[in-house]
Amino acid sequence: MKLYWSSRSPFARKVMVAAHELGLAERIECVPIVTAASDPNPDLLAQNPLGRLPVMRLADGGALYDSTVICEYLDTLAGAPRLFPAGPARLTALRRQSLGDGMLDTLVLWRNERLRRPEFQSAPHLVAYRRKTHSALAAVEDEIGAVAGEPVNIAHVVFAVMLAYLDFRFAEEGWRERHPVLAAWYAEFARRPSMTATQARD
Ligand SMILES: N[C@@H](CCC(=O)N[C@@H](CS)C(=O)NCC(=O)O)C(=O)O
Repeated sequence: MKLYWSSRSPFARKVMVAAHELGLAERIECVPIVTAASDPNPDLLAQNPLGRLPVMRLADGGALYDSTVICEYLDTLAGAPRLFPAGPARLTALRRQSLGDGMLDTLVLWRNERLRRPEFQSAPHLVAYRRKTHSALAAVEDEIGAVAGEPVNIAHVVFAVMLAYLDFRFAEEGWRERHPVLAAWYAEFARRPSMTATQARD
């Protein structure tokens, strides 16, 4: 399997953390590719019409996107479902995945806005992205006690990757002071081999 990937992309990292947790990482070749919301890469558009990372190319030539679909696919290769539990727990895991993914969407938009020349930046958007981030972080902190009591699933993966991305791109936001329970959970999860093997870098 080939994963079109970037060392800076939190969604690509989510797939690789999931792969490590499932013991599948060695079956995946990471193919670096560069893209930007303002400058789509034609090679990536040919794999995913949305022009976004990550994309997984399968041995039969098919392509899977986005990270949610790729993670579900990997879970089917691991024997019994592990990251996406069956039964009533599934909807809870999917909702938590949406919470973490949605936060990442907001953080990526926030970063893109901050990268614009100051005269083109929208102050209301910058304020809104911070408000949404704070509101979603509070929701993640409310959930983390329950998540910590479960076997590792997609919620652990996406929450850890989202917090790592906050550290990577928004270190000055100081989320740990406002969310000490979440910080304690993350300090432990970040030591897992799936996290240490997939650290983001520019
Ligand atoms: N929902 C998608 C989000 C993927 C995404 O936003 N990827 C970013 C990189 S972190 C990207 O490729 N951005 C380029 C663009 O939006 O054109 C997923 O879960 O994979």
